[in-house]
Amino acid sequence: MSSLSTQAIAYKQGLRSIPGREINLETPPALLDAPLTPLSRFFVRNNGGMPALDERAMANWTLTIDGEVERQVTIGLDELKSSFEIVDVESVLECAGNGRAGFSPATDGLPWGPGAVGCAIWRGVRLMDVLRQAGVTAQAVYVGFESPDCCLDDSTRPALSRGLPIAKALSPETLLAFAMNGEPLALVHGFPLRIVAPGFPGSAWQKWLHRVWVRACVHDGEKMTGLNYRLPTHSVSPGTPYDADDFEVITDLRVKSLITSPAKEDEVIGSGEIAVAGYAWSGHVPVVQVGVSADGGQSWQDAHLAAPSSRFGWRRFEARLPCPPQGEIELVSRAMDEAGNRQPLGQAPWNPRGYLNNGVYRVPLRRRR
Ligand SMILES: Nc1nc2c(c(=O)[nH]1)N[C@H]1C(S)=C(S)[C@@H](COP(=O)(O)O)O[C@H]1N2
Ligand SMILES: [Mo]
Repeated sequence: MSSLSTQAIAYKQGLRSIPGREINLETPPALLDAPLTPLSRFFVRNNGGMPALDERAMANWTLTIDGEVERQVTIGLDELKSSFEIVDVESVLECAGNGRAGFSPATDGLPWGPGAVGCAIWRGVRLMDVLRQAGVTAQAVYVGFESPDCCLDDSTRPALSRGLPIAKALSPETLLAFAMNGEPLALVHGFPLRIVAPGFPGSAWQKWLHRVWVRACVHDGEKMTGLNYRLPTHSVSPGTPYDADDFEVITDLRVKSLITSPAKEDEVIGSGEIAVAGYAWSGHVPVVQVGVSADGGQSWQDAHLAAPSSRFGWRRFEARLPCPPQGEIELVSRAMDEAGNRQPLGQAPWNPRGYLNNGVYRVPLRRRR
């Protein structure tokens, strides 16, 4: 790892590093037991190398909005901050591949456990306001994002160039963010500017942004085409052929929950009650209920669900469950959204790239004897 990369993650604590050339760090569930995920614990997903945005490179950094616009806009960070209203949006950021390791049979892609997720307060300006200044034409259907990070195996290719449908780009919650939890955006999280696209998977949250290309067609940048960040429109069984034309870009996170306390294999007294807590979230359809079980899903109780602190943040759930008198103790949490979608008790629908595994999370406990 280069010294820049080592420095850039020196303050990260207790995260699991996923082997590979890129820096990818996962948060163990116990470290997510807080309403906002501290920077030191926030997961990291890099599809390529990090750009060296030191002071010298920053002096030349600008953001350009071009393509299907009436006036091209090129703007520096200070001007961006002083020209547009600054807003805070609390939102979960979750990688589409979060939980991929739970798919059987295994799929291509990084083997994330349950911790490629976090919740933060993002500060920035609305992408909508900047697009309005540029004047989006009637032909615009999509925005494409560009950044200087490149693929480690082939430095002529960008690491990632994804985008958003124009309606989401013009939605008030979609930000060009420069701060996270009250601190300037860290280099690994996209300094100086990143996209915040609440409800969309992390892949749409482009880091190190320097160009927003307004397009008259669906953006076709790096990792936008093929099966990348796409799900089949009808079910695909492992090992059977499929048609790539039957896949659609993921535009919404699924309803999901994670028990953050206790942790897997913790010891309990084996009588009395077990205090369970965690967080539940979803994409554009709000979470309304979380059921919890201490016997692996045979009996259920509704958890107390804290009021949402914001539309795209996560909701804390808490419950006290009677300890099963005998047999295995296995905690399970299962969230439901307003449309009645519930987390699958088994695995989520299998798909070739292993996206959006929102199957319930199980926490086996040991009995103290
Ligand atoms: N430029 C750029 N932006 C990027 C990526 C990347 O590799 N390069 N990875 C994306 C993916 S897949 C995810 S899940 C999120 C992760 O954000 P984080 O590293 O701040 O947690 O960043 C997104 N933005
Ligand atoms: Mo991701």
